[in-house]
Amino acid sequence: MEPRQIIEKLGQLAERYEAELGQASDEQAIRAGQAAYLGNKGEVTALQKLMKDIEPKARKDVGRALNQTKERISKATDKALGEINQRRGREYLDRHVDLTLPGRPPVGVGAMHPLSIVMYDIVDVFVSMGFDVATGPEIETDYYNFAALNFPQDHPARDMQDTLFIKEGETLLRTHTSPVQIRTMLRRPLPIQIVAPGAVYRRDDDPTHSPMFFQIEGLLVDEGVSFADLKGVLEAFIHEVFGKDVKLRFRPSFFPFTEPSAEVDIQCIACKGEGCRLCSQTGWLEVLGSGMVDPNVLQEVGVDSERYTGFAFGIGVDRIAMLRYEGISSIKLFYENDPRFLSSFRR
Ligand code: 2U9
Repeated sequence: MEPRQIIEKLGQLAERYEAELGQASDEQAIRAGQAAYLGNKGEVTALQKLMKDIEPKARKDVGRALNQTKERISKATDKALGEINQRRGREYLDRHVDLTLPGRPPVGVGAMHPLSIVMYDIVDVFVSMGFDVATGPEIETDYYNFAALNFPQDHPARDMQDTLFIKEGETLLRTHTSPVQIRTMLRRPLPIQIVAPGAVYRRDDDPTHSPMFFQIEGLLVDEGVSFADLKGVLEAFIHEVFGKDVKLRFRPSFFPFTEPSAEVDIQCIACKGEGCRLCSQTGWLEVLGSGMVDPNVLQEVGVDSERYTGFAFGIGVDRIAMLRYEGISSIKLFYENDPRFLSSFRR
């Protein structure tokens, strides 16, 4: 074959290869096509083998044409393989990835603790009725926790069995948030209208009691405050938390720091008063304790109990949380902080 013919033929081969590539549908077909041109028995290789018989003068031109042809074929092959790869990627996405699905939630974002949710909600209700929020130390003295609150010296709550003492008879972990109200009355002018939320401690540890738990207590002291005010405020609170239709009752009770005292029950939210397991067949659920502040307590902090009267109440936060989130088997779940439990609550 003449050098000119070889060069011409090489050009045709490159063109034909490029045209054929358009038909190749997968990588295997492309590789086979490439081998048919550049492989040991390929058509370009066959022409290359003629090089040794070409007159030296023309060898350079044929050599250049050979290289150009091989380069064209390689470039066209790479381009075709790249396109197939891209198509395969798109097909994979179409088959395995649903881009319309919502994204995964970001990892590690915390949620509010269920007891905090309930605590804030309760505090909000009282704040909306004009109560201030007051706080105080969790380590207290016997005076603020017991003596100032009209607990007799031999009251069972003062027993080592019930109270976590730091130094017996002197310092202790507060058993209620009432010392906050005592401290507030000693510090602030009247009238006083506060809620005191916080952690309290008792020597208790069983499925229904945790040694640390949360309370919200309230205190309102002014001239002319009566039991009717107590009823009005607590009724408004219960209707806000449990719904406008829920029935409630005030049941006589006793606390050293209030006289008269009353516990407040709501009609069972599970059976509507019929009697069920939740309400131990009584039809009623105890939700809080309350009463008119004992005149002894007012006198102790220098408030004239002839002129001023007040009411107080105490709410166990986990009790309200158990009623709000039905189906919680043990109060312990609130304190174990298992993320699987905690993440099931949203404010
Ligand atoms: C002052 C005067 C009076 C606070 C009160 C209760 C009734 C009460 C319990 C509810 C469930 C504690 O968490 S619980 O176990 N509390 O029943 N607390 S009246 O009375 C006060 C507080 C401070 C100066």
